[in-house]
Order: sequence, then C-alpha cells, then structure tokens
Amino acid sequence: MKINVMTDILEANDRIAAVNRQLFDSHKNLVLNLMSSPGAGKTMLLEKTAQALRGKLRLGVIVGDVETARDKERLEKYDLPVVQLNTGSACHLDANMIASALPHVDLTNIDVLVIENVGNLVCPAEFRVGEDFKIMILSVTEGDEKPLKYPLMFRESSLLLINKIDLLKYTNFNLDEAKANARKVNPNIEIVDISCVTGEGISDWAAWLSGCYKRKFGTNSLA
Ligand SMILES: Nc1nc2c(ncn2[C@@H]2O[C@H](COP(=O)(O)OP(=O)(O)O)[C@@H](O)[C@H]2O)c(=O)[nH]1
Ligand SMILES: [Mg+2]
Repeated sequence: MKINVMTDILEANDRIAAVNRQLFDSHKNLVLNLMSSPGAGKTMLLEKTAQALRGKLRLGVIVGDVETARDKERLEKYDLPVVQLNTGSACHLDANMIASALPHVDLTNIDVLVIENVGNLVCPAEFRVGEDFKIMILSVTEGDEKPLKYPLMFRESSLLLINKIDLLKYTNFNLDEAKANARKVNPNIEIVDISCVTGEGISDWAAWLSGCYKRKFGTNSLA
C-alpha cells in the first residue's frame, strides 16, 4: 500500500484553513498571505502600507519568522496590531500556526489582515492559511528568471509586486523579461512595480488592496 503523506498533510491543513477563513469572513477581514524570498521587502512594504491605508482601512499583521521579534518591533511603531510567530525550524506558516495566533488578534478592529510568511520561494506556496489571496514580492536584486525556476509561488499568487525598482540601474534585471516569465507560469497574475524606498507604485498597491476589499465587502472605507 502506498501512503501519500504529503497529500494527507495538505488535506488536514486545508480543513483548518477553511475554519480560519470562516472566522475571517465573519469578522469582515480581507486576508492576504504575503510571500517572498528573505529580504525582498515584505516588512518594509507593510510599513509603507500602514501609512498608505491610514484613515481608510485598518491594517493588522501576523508575521512569521524562524526566530526573533524584529519585524513585530518594526511594525508596532506604526500603531498596528501585530502578532509575531516564531516557527523554530519550519520554513513556512501553515493553517494551524495561524489558528494558534488568532486568539491574540482582535479581528473585530481589523479590515485588512496581512500574514507575512517566512522568507522562502518554495514551501509557503503549498500551504493555505485561510487567506483570500496569496500575493508575492520579487525584488530586482533576485534575478528576472526566478518565475521560471520557482513557478509554484508565481502560479499561486494573484498579485506580483516587483520591488526595489530604485535599484534597477545597478542590476541586470530586465523588467519586461521578468513580467513575461511571470505571465508564462501564470497568465492571470497582476503585476505592480514598486519601490518601498522612493514610494513609487505604493499608491497603486493601496488601490489594488482597496479594490479587493470593496469587491469582497461592498464598501471601501472605515465603518
Ligand atoms: N533599495 C531598496 N531597498 C529596499 C526596498 N524595500 C526593502 N528594502 C531593503 O531590503 C532589506 C530587507 O527588507 P525587509 O522589509 O526586512 O524584507 P523581508 O525580509 O522580506 O521582510 C532592508 O534593508 C530594506 O531596507 C526598496 O524598495 N529599495
Ligand atoms: Mg520581514
């Protein structure tokens, strides 16, 4: 008899993710699972997002890292509810880890909950956590061929943010090539160019978020 352990693990994970999702829906939370390789700019994007959404949508964050509470400390400066998960050795967040964080998150005071996944271009894409959308960041220092080498993450993502475009001139990253590669593995992926340093593209990203919130809940402003 062949036992497919991975399938069983993912099915068990999906059942917990569905329970998380029901809880999010009942609290009117738009939930995004934010993925990238380490250092692509996930936390800095959230710092910029906190500022861009102020007075419009209430942001909350669950952040996963192998060790430390560094990202939580960075984000709390923006007066956000933030829960830090430390995975120890695990290279991704799963639905059960998110379920264990939820008693510490006041979902009634959050409109947009972003789950910053552990930095990794492979495993996070396999595990649902109860999100509405998976989104990802690729930064221009990582190489424009990455969508072809790590296709699952690009295939699973609804939105690709290409970050650090302020550094384009110092790299051999070809923006058109990167986008073509991403669309080869996922023809439906939306793509926004951003720089968390100069702020370029951040308003387009905030508009994408507000549009998703409005489509889900029929309103785009604070209750
Ligand atoms: N030049 C440049 N640096 C950036 C940008 N976004 C993030 N960084 C830097 O990249 C490094 C990693 O960012 P961080 O937010 O910690 O990435 P994370 O590991 O994905 O959460 C930090 O030194 C940031 O200051 C950007 O748009 N341009
Ligand atoms: Mg981070």
